[in-house]
Amino acid sequence: MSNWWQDRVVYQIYPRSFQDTNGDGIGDIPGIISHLPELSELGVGILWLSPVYCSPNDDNGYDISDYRNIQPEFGTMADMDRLIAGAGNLDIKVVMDLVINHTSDEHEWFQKSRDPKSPYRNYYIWRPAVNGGPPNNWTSFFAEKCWEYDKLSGEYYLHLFSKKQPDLNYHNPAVLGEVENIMRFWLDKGVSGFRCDVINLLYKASLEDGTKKMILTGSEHYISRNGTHEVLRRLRKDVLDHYDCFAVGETVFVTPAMAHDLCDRSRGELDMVFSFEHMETDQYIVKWFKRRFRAGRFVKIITKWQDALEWNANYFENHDQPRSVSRFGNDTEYWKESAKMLAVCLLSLRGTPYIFQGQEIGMTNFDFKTMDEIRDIESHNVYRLLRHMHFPKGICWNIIRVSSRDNARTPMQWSNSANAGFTTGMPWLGINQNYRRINVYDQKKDSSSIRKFYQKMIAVRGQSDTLKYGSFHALHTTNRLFAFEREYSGEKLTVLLSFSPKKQKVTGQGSVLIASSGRTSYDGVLAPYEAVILISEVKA
Ligand code: ISL
Ligand code: CA
Repeated sequence: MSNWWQDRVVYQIYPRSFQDTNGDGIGDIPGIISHLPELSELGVGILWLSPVYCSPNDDNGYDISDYRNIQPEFGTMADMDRLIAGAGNLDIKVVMDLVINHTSDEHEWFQKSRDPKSPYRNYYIWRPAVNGGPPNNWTSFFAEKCWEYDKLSGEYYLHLFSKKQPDLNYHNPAVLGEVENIMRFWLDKGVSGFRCDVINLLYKASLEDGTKKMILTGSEHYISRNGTHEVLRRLRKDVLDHYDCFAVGETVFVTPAMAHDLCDRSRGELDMVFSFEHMETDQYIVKWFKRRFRAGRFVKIITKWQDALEWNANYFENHDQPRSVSRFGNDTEYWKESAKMLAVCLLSLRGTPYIFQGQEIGMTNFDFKTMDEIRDIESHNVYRLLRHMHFPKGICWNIIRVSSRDNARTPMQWSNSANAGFTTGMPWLGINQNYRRINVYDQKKDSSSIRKFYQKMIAVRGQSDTLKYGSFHALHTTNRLFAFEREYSGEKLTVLLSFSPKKQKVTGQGSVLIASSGRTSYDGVLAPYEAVILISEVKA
C-alpha cells in the first residue's frame, strides 16, 4: 500500500559544505562517498543532493550551465556513478535537485537565445522596453529588478532570481521536451527522483504589472497557475510514470488548497511538496523581519498542514533556512534537549521526514562577525538594499545574522581537529568555531548524543507502522506543549513535546516507546524540552 518514499527518511546534502577530499576547501562527491557508511548507520534511506551540475556558482549551483555534466569542483561523472552505485549497495536511493524554472545565463541555450533570430530565442522570456524601461513592475526574490537589459539583443529578459538565472519559457513546448530529456538522462543513470526547485512558479500566465506593490510584485501572475499544473501532469505522464521514482516540489507561497492541487494523488502531478508556512511563523511579512518564536504559532500551522494534506514533506531545516535548534529550540542551556525534542517532532509527524546535514548533531547558526564572512548572493543583495534604504549598519548586520542562508551552509562539523575535519585547505565558507564541542566524531562515541538519538528515533519510526502510516490528531498546540496522537490498525501513540524550559505536568498513559531523556516510564511530568512517545492503547 505504501511507497518506499513514504517509508524512508531523507537526508539532504549541500555538497559544497559536506566533505572536501582534495584540499581545495570545497566539498565534493568523493567526500559524500566516504561518508555513505555513516549515513547508512544513521538510518537514512534517501539522499537528496543540492545541485552538483556545472554552474558558474552565482547562486551555488542553483544556476545550472550544463544539466548533463558534473561541476568539476565536485568531481566527475564517474564519481557520480560511483556515488549512485555505492549508495545503492547500502539500500540508499539518490535524488537530484531539478532546477528548471531558470538556467544559468552561461547555459548554451541562453547564449544562443541572445540572438533574436535563433531557434533558442523563445526558450526564455524576452520583451522589448516599455517607455524606455523594463517591460513590467515585477520584483525578484533576490531584492533586485526582475528584468535585465541585454545590449546584444536589444531587449530585456525575465529573471525571478538573480540576473544570472534567466527564467525559462514554459509557453514553448520545446522547453518541456528538453526538460523531459534531462530527467530521463538522470533516471536512466539510476537516480530515484527529484526535488523540484521553485516548481510552482514555472508558468508565467501573463506579464502584466503586478498589483500588490509590497513584496514580490507580480507574483500573482506566476504562483501555481494552471499552466504549471499542465506542465507537471506532462512530466508525470511522459517521464516519472515510467520509472520507480518520486518528485517532491519546493513550492513557495502555497496555501493548503494550492498544495492539494499540486500533490494530491488524484491529480497526477507531484508526490508531495515543501510548504513554507511553518517556517514563516517567526517573521513579519518577510524573513528579514523576525519576531519572537512562539511555539504555539509554529505547531498550529504544522497541525493545519497535517490535517489538510494526505501526505506532507516535513522539514525544519534546509540550505535556505537558519538552523532549527537556534530558531525553534534553545541552542544554549537546552541545546541537547531541544535538538532531540525537535527530532522526535519531525520524525513522528505524518509524512516523509527530511533531515538537513548537520541537523543530526544539532549544528547551530553561524558565529560570524561581519558581512565579509558571508558568501550568499541573497544576503549581500538584501544588505545592499537595506543600506540603500538608510538602515544603520548595525541593524542591517543583525538582520542578516539572524536570517542569512549561510547559517545553514557552514561546513559540516566532522571532528574536533583542524577545520572540523571538513578540509585540509581553506574552507570556502567559515566554519562555526563550536565544532570543538559539536561534531560527528565525538557524538558517535557518546551514547547520550543528539546523533545517537536521531539514529534511535529513525529506527523507531522505521519499525512503527503507526508512526509511518497512522492518522494524525492534535491534542495540544500551546506555546509550551505540542501533543498529538497517531493511530493505525488498533494502535495509538501519544506524542508529547515540550517547548518549554520549565517542567510541565501533562497527563499521558501507556508505556514509553521512546523518550528523549532516555527514561523508560512516564510519571505525568515532562522535563524541560523533553519528548516522550507513549503507546497509549493497543486493542486486541
Ligand atoms: O531563501 C528563501 C527563503 O528563505 C527563498 O527566497 C528562496 O529563494 C526560495 O525558497 C527558492 O529557493 C530555491 O530556489 C532558489 C535558490 O537560491 C534556493 O537555494 C532554492 O532552494 C533559486 O534557484
Ligand atoms: Ca574538494
